[in-house]
Amino acid sequence: MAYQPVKYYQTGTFTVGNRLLPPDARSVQSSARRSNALNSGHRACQGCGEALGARYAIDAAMEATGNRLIAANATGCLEVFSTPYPETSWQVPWIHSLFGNAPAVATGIAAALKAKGRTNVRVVAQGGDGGTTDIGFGCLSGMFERNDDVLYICYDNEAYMNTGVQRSSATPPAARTATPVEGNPFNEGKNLPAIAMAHGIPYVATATIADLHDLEHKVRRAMQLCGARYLHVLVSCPLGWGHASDASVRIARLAKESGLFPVFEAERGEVTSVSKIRRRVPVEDYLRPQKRFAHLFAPKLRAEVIAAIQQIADRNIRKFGLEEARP
Ligand SMILES: Cc1ncc(C[n+]2csc(CCOP(=O)(O)OP(=O)(O)O)c2C)c(N)n1
Ligand code: SF4
Repeated sequence: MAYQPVKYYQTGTFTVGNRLLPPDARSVQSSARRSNALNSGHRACQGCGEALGARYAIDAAMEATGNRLIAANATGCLEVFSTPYPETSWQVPWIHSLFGNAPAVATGIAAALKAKGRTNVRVVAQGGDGGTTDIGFGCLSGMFERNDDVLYICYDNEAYMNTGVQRSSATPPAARTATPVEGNPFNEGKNLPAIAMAHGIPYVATATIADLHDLEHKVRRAMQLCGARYLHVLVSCPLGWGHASDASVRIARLAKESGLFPVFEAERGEVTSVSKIRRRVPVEDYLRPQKRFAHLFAPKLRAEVIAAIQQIADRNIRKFGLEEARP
Protein backbone atom coordinates (compact mmCIF):
# COMPACT_ATOMS: atom_id res chain seq x y z
CA MET A 1 0.00 0.00 0.00
CA ALA A 2 1.25 3.53 -0.79
CA TYR A 3 2.59 5.54 2.14
CA GLN A 4 -0.18 7.35 4.01
CA PRO A 5 0.98 10.32 6.08
CA VAL A 6 0.00 9.80 9.72
CA LYS A 7 -2.56 12.41 10.79
CA TYR A 8 -1.92 14.39 13.92
CA TYR A 9 -5.27 13.37 15.43
CA GLN A 10 -4.28 9.70 15.15
CA THR A 11 -1.28 10.10 17.41
CA GLY A 12 -1.29 13.45 19.22
CA THR A 13 2.34 13.86 18.23
CA PHE A 14 4.50 13.37 15.17
CA THR A 15 7.66 12.61 17.05
CA VAL A 16 7.27 9.60 19.31
CA GLY A 17 6.57 5.92 18.92
CA ASN A 18 2.82 5.70 18.37
CA ARG A 19 2.23 2.21 19.69
CA LEU A 20 -1.53 2.78 19.26
CA LEU A 21 -1.25 2.73 15.46
CA PRO A 22 -1.58 -0.48 13.41
CA PRO A 23 1.80 -2.31 13.47
CA ASP A 24 2.76 -1.43 9.90
CA ALA A 25 2.13 2.28 10.53
CA ARG A 26 4.24 2.53 13.67
CA SER A 27 7.57 4.28 13.71
CA VAL A 28 10.81 2.33 13.89
CA GLN A 29 11.48 4.19 17.12
CA SER A 30 8.36 2.63 18.70
CA SER A 31 9.85 -0.85 18.39
CA ALA A 32 11.84 -2.32 21.23
CA ARG A 33 13.78 -4.18 18.52
CA ARG A 34 15.12 -1.01 16.86
CA SER A 35 18.85 -1.03 16.39
CA ASN A 36 19.60 2.03 18.60
CA ALA A 37 22.11 3.01 15.92
CA LEU A 38 23.38 5.99 17.90
CA ASN A 39 23.50 4.76 21.43
CA SER A 40 23.54 6.48 24.82
CA GLY A 41 26.76 7.94 26.18
CA HIS A 42 27.53 10.32 23.32
CA ARG A 43 28.47 13.89 24.13
CA ALA A 44 25.98 15.95 22.14
CA CYS A 45 24.52 19.06 23.81
CA GLN A 46 21.22 18.59 25.59
CA GLY A 47 18.40 18.73 23.03
CA CYS A 48 20.72 18.36 20.01
CA GLY A 49 18.58 18.01 16.90
CA GLU A 50 21.42 16.45 14.96
CA ALA A 51 21.72 13.56 17.44
CA LEU A 52 17.98 13.02 17.19
CA GLY A 53 17.94 13.19 13.39
CA ALA A 54 20.87 10.81 12.99
CA ARG A 55 19.42 8.32 15.43
CA TYR A 56 16.06 8.35 13.63
CA ALA A 57 17.55 8.17 10.15
CA ILE A 58 20.12 5.45 10.74
CA ASP A 59 17.74 3.29 12.80
CA ALA A 60 15.28 3.50 9.89
CA ALA A 61 18.04 2.69 7.36
CA MET A 62 19.15 -0.29 9.43
CA GLU A 63 15.62 -1.60 9.64
CA ALA A 64 15.16 -1.14 5.88
CA THR A 65 18.38 -3.04 5.08
CA GLY A 66 18.09 -5.79 7.69
CA ASN A 67 21.09 -4.20 9.47
CA ARG A 68 23.29 -4.60 6.37
CA LEU A 69 24.55 -1.03 6.34
CA ILE A 70 27.88 0.81 6.43
CA ALA A 71 28.13 4.51 7.31
CA ALA A 72 30.77 7.08 6.35
CA ASN A 73 30.72 10.25 8.44
CA ALA A 74 32.24 13.66 7.69
CA THR A 75 33.99 15.60 10.43
CA GLY A 76 31.57 17.75 12.41
CA CYS A 77 29.50 17.69 15.58
CA LEU A 78 27.95 14.31 14.78
CA GLU A 79 31.36 12.67 14.42
CA VAL A 80 32.97 14.49 17.33
CA PHE A 81 30.25 13.87 19.88
CA SER A 82 29.71 10.23 18.91
CA THR A 83 33.27 8.94 18.71
CA PRO A 84 35.70 10.37 21.26
CA TYR A 85 38.61 7.93 20.83
CA PRO A 86 38.62 5.09 21.89
CA GLU A 87 34.86 5.04 22.42
CA THR A 88 31.95 5.01 20.00
CA SER A 89 28.19 5.32 20.30
CA TRP A 90 27.55 3.75 16.88
CA GLN A 91 25.97 0.32 16.53
CA VAL A 92 26.74 0.21 12.80
CA PRO A 93 30.02 -0.27 10.90
CA TRP A 94 31.11 3.37 10.75
CA ILE A 95 34.08 5.15 9.25
CA HIS A 96 35.22 8.72 9.87
CA SER A 97 36.20 10.39 6.61
CA LEU A 98 37.81 13.81 6.35
CA PHE A 99 35.66 16.93 6.67
CA GLY A 100 35.35 17.27 2.91
CA ASN A 101 35.33 13.77 1.40
CA ALA A 102 32.53 11.70 2.99
CA PRO A 103 30.76 11.25 -0.39
CA ALA A 104 33.99 9.98 -2.01
CA VAL A 105 34.71 7.61 0.89
CA ALA A 106 31.15 6.26 0.68
CA THR A 107 31.51 5.86 -3.08
CA GLY A 108 34.67 3.83 -2.49
CA ILE A 109 32.91 1.58 0.00
CA ALA A 110 30.02 1.03 -2.43
CA ALA A 111 32.50 0.23 -5.25
CA ALA A 112 34.38 -2.25 -3.04
CA LEU A 113 31.14 -3.97 -2.03
CA LYS A 114 30.15 -4.24 -5.70
CA ALA A 115 33.54 -5.69 -6.61
CA LYS A 116 33.11 -8.30 -3.89
CA GLY A 117 29.55 -9.10 -5.01
CA ARG A 118 28.13 -7.90 -1.68
CA THR A 119 25.29 -5.93 -3.26
CA ASN A 120 22.96 -6.64 -0.34
CA VAL A 121 25.05 -4.33 1.88
CA ARG A 122 24.06 -0.66 1.52
CA VAL A 123 26.01 2.51 2.15
CA VAL A 124 25.10 5.85 3.74
CA ALA A 125 27.23 8.94 4.06
CA GLN A 126 26.38 11.70 6.47
CA GLY A 127 27.60 15.14 7.39
CA GLY A 128 26.64 18.60 8.56
CA ASP A 129 25.70 21.45 6.24
CA GLY A 130 29.28 22.79 6.18
CA GLY A 131 30.68 19.39 5.21
CA THR A 132 27.93 19.03 2.60
CA THR A 133 27.25 22.41 1.03
CA ASP A 134 30.76 23.85 1.30
CA ILE A 135 33.86 21.70 1.60
CA GLY A 136 32.32 18.38 0.50
CA PHE A 137 30.29 19.88 -2.33
CA GLY A 138 32.59 18.84 -5.19
CA CYS A 139 32.78 15.22 -4.00
CA LEU A 140 29.03 15.16 -3.52
CA SER A 141 28.32 16.51 -6.99
CA GLY A 142 30.65 13.82 -8.38
CA MET A 143 28.81 11.16 -6.42
CA PHE A 144 25.50 12.45 -7.88
CA GLU A 145 26.87 12.76 -11.39
CA ARG A 146 28.18 9.16 -11.42
CA ASN A 147 24.93 7.98 -9.76
CA ASP A 148 26.97 6.10 -7.15
CA ASP A 149 24.91 3.76 -4.98
CA VAL A 150 24.95 5.84 -1.79
CA LEU A 151 22.33 7.59 0.32
CA TYR A 152 23.86 10.90 1.45
CA ILE A 153 22.20 12.49 4.51
CA CYS A 154 22.89 16.14 5.31
CA TYR A 155 21.99 17.17 8.86
CA ASP A 156 21.44 20.87 8.33
CA ASN A 157 21.88 22.98 11.47
CA GLU A 158 22.63 25.97 9.27
CA ALA A 159 26.21 26.69 10.40
CA TYR A 160 29.57 25.16 11.33
CA MET A 161 28.57 24.23 14.87
CA ASN A 162 31.47 22.00 15.83
CA THR A 163 34.02 24.79 15.48
CA GLY A 164 31.95 27.51 17.17
CA VAL A 165 29.02 28.53 14.95
CA GLN A 166 30.60 30.01 11.81
CA ARG A 167 28.43 30.67 8.74
CA SER A 168 28.06 28.05 6.03
CA SER A 169 26.44 28.42 2.62
CA ALA A 170 23.30 26.97 4.25
CA THR A 171 23.06 29.71 6.90
CA PRO A 172 19.81 31.64 6.38
CA PRO A 173 19.69 35.39 5.81
CA ALA A 174 19.93 37.59 8.91
CA ALA A 175 20.99 34.71 11.19
CA ARG A 176 23.82 35.86 13.39
CA THR A 177 26.81 33.54 13.64
CA ALA A 178 30.33 33.91 15.02
CA THR A 179 31.41 35.03 11.54
CA PRO A 180 31.66 38.81 11.81
CA VAL A 181 28.87 39.92 9.49
CA GLU A 182 25.60 41.44 10.61
CA GLY A 183 23.52 38.34 10.13
CA ASN A 184 24.05 36.66 6.78
CA PRO A 185 23.36 38.58 3.55
CA PHE A 186 20.12 38.00 1.64
CA ASN A 187 20.36 36.23 -1.72
CA GLU A 188 23.58 34.43 -0.85
CA GLY A 189 24.20 30.79 -0.06
CA LYS A 190 23.13 27.52 -1.64
CA ASN A 191 19.92 25.55 -1.86
CA LEU A 192 21.35 22.05 -1.87
CA PRO A 193 18.12 20.06 -2.33
CA ALA A 194 17.50 22.11 -5.52
CA ILE A 195 21.09 21.54 -6.68
CA ALA A 196 20.76 17.80 -6.00
CA MET A 197 17.52 17.73 -8.01
CA ALA A 198 19.28 19.47 -10.88
CA HIS A 199 21.58 16.42 -11.11
CA GLY A 200 18.50 14.33 -11.96
CA ILE A 201 19.39 11.66 -9.37
CA PRO A 202 16.84 8.98 -8.44
CA TYR A 203 15.72 10.53 -5.15
CA VAL A 204 15.95 13.81 -3.24
CA ALA A 205 13.94 14.59 -0.11
CA THR A 206 13.81 17.06 2.74
CA ALA A 207 12.61 16.36 6.27
CA THR A 208 12.78 17.72 9.80
CA ILE A 209 13.18 16.19 13.23
CA ALA A 210 9.63 17.39 13.97
CA ASP A 211 7.97 14.61 11.94
CA LEU A 212 9.46 11.23 12.71
CA HIS A 213 7.06 9.23 10.53
CA ASP A 214 7.84 11.40 7.53
CA LEU A 215 11.60 11.18 8.09
CA GLU A 216 11.50 7.40 8.49
CA HIS A 217 9.32 7.06 5.39
CA LYS A 218 11.89 9.01 3.36
CA VAL A 219 14.79 6.88 4.56
CA ARG A 220 12.79 3.75 3.74
CA ARG A 221 11.91 5.07 0.27
CA ALA A 222 15.54 5.97 -0.37
CA MET A 223 16.59 2.46 0.60
CA GLN A 224 14.16 0.93 -1.91
CA LEU A 225 16.08 2.69 -4.68
CA CYS A 226 19.59 2.28 -6.04
CA GLY A 227 21.98 4.96 -7.22
CA ALA A 228 22.66 8.35 -5.71
CA ARG A 229 20.07 9.56 -3.22
CA TYR A 230 20.06 12.73 -1.10
CA LEU A 231 18.18 13.45 2.12
CA HIS A 232 18.39 16.93 3.66
CA VAL A 233 17.19 16.99 7.28
CA LEU A 234 16.68 20.25 9.18
CA VAL A 235 18.09 19.70 12.66
CA SER A 236 17.78 22.44 15.27
CA CYS A 237 20.81 23.28 17.39
CA PRO A 238 20.13 24.77 20.84
CA LEU A 239 23.69 26.01 21.17
CA GLY A 240 24.12 27.64 17.77
CA TRP A 241 20.56 28.86 17.30
CA GLY A 242 20.22 30.00 20.90
CA HIS A 243 16.96 28.36 21.87
CA ALA A 244 15.92 26.33 24.88
CA SER A 245 17.16 22.75 24.78
CA ASP A 246 13.63 21.40 25.20
CA ALA A 247 12.42 23.45 22.19
CA SER A 248 14.31 21.66 19.40
CA VAL A 249 11.36 19.75 17.98
CA ARG A 250 9.03 22.77 18.28
CA ILE A 251 11.49 25.06 16.51
CA ALA A 252 11.96 22.56 13.67
CA ARG A 253 8.17 22.31 13.35
CA LEU A 254 7.88 26.13 13.17
CA ALA A 255 10.46 26.17 10.36
CA LYS A 256 8.13 23.93 8.37
CA GLU A 257 4.83 25.51 9.45
CA SER A 258 6.08 29.01 8.55
CA GLY A 259 7.07 27.86 5.06
CA LEU A 260 10.75 28.69 5.58
CA PHE A 261 11.75 25.02 5.25
CA PRO A 262 9.73 23.26 2.52
CA VAL A 263 9.36 19.51 3.14
CA PHE A 264 9.07 17.49 -0.06
CA GLU A 265 10.22 14.50 -2.12
CA ALA A 266 11.51 14.49 -5.68
CA GLU A 267 12.41 11.70 -8.10
CA ARG A 268 14.62 12.28 -11.13
CA GLY A 269 14.43 16.05 -10.57
CA GLU A 270 10.66 16.30 -10.30
CA VAL A 271 8.76 17.00 -7.10
CA THR A 272 6.56 13.99 -6.31
CA SER A 273 5.08 14.97 -2.93
CA VAL A 274 4.99 17.86 -0.49
CA SER A 275 4.12 17.92 3.22
CA LYS A 276 1.43 20.53 3.53
CA ILE A 277 1.53 23.13 6.25
CA ARG A 278 -0.93 22.10 8.93
CA ARG A 279 -1.33 25.44 10.71
CA ARG A 280 0.47 28.34 9.07
CA VAL A 281 2.44 30.69 11.33
CA PRO A 282 4.17 33.99 10.55
CA VAL A 283 7.96 33.73 10.33
CA GLU A 284 8.16 35.90 13.45
CA ASP A 285 6.94 32.92 15.53
CA TYR A 286 9.93 30.93 14.29
CA LEU A 287 12.49 33.73 14.58
CA ARG A 288 11.61 35.13 18.01
CA PRO A 289 12.59 32.17 20.24
CA GLN A 290 16.09 32.04 18.69
CA LYS A 291 18.91 34.25 19.93
CA ARG A 292 20.57 34.19 16.49
CA PHE A 293 17.68 36.42 15.35
CA ALA A 294 17.45 38.52 18.55
CA HIS A 295 18.95 41.57 16.78
CA LEU A 296 15.80 41.71 14.63
CA PHE A 297 13.65 42.41 17.68
CA ALA A 298 15.84 44.57 19.99
CA PRO A 299 16.99 47.23 20.63
CA LYS A 300 14.46 48.11 17.92
CA LEU A 301 12.16 46.06 15.74
CA ARG A 302 13.71 45.49 12.26
CA ALA A 303 10.37 45.10 10.51
CA GLU A 304 11.85 45.40 7.00
CA VAL A 305 14.23 42.45 7.59
CA ILE A 306 11.44 40.31 9.06
CA ALA A 307 9.27 41.22 6.06
CA ALA A 308 12.06 40.11 3.69
CA ILE A 309 12.27 36.76 5.51
CA GLN A 310 8.47 36.47 5.31
CA GLN A 311 8.78 36.91 1.55
CA ILE A 312 11.08 33.90 1.37
CA ALA A 313 8.49 31.80 3.23
CA ASP A 314 5.67 33.10 1.00
CA ARG A 315 7.70 32.23 -2.09
CA ASN A 316 8.30 28.68 -0.84
CA ILE A 317 4.61 28.25 -0.07
CA ARG A 318 3.64 29.37 -3.58
CA LYS A 319 6.39 27.40 -5.32
CA PHE A 320 5.69 24.08 -3.58
CA GLY A 321 1.93 24.56 -2.99
CA LEU A 322 2.44 24.06 0.73
CA GLU A 323 -0.93 25.33 1.92
CA GLU A 324 -3.97 23.01 2.07
CA ALA A 325 -6.77 24.26 -0.16
CA ARG A 326 -9.58 25.26 2.24
CA PRO A 327 -13.13 24.28 1.22
C1 LIG B 1 39.96 20.57 5.93
C2 LIG B 1 39.39 20.92 7.24
N1 LIG B 1 39.07 22.21 7.50
C3 LIG B 1 38.53 22.55 8.68
C4 LIG B 1 38.30 21.61 9.62
C5 LIG B 1 37.74 22.02 10.96
N2 LIG B 1 36.37 21.65 11.11
C6 LIG B 1 36.01 20.50 11.70
S1 LIG B 1 34.37 20.31 11.84
C7 LIG B 1 34.10 21.82 11.14
C8 LIG B 1 32.71 22.39 10.99
C9 LIG B 1 31.65 21.38 10.76
O1 LIG B 1 30.47 22.03 10.39
P1 LIG B 1 29.27 21.24 9.74
O2 LIG B 1 29.73 20.42 8.61
O3 LIG B 1 28.21 22.24 9.42
O4 LIG B 1 28.79 20.24 10.86
P2 LIG B 1 28.21 20.56 12.33
O5 LIG B 1 29.38 20.57 13.25
O6 LIG B 1 27.48 21.86 12.27
O7 LIG B 1 27.30 19.41 12.57
C10 LIG B 1 35.29 22.43 10.78
C11 LIG B 1 35.41 23.77 10.15
C12 LIG B 1 38.63 20.26 9.34
N3 LIG B 1 38.41 19.27 10.20
N4 LIG B 1 39.17 19.95 8.14
S1 SF4 C 1 26.56 22.43 18.93
FE1 SF4 C 1 24.51 22.01 18.08
S2 SF4 C 1 24.80 20.33 16.61
FE2 SF4 C 1 26.64 20.41 17.94
S3 SF4 C 1 26.21 18.92 19.58
FE3 SF4 C 1 25.55 20.96 20.30
S4 SF4 C 1 23.36 21.09 19.78
FE4 SF4 C 1 24.26 19.41 18.57
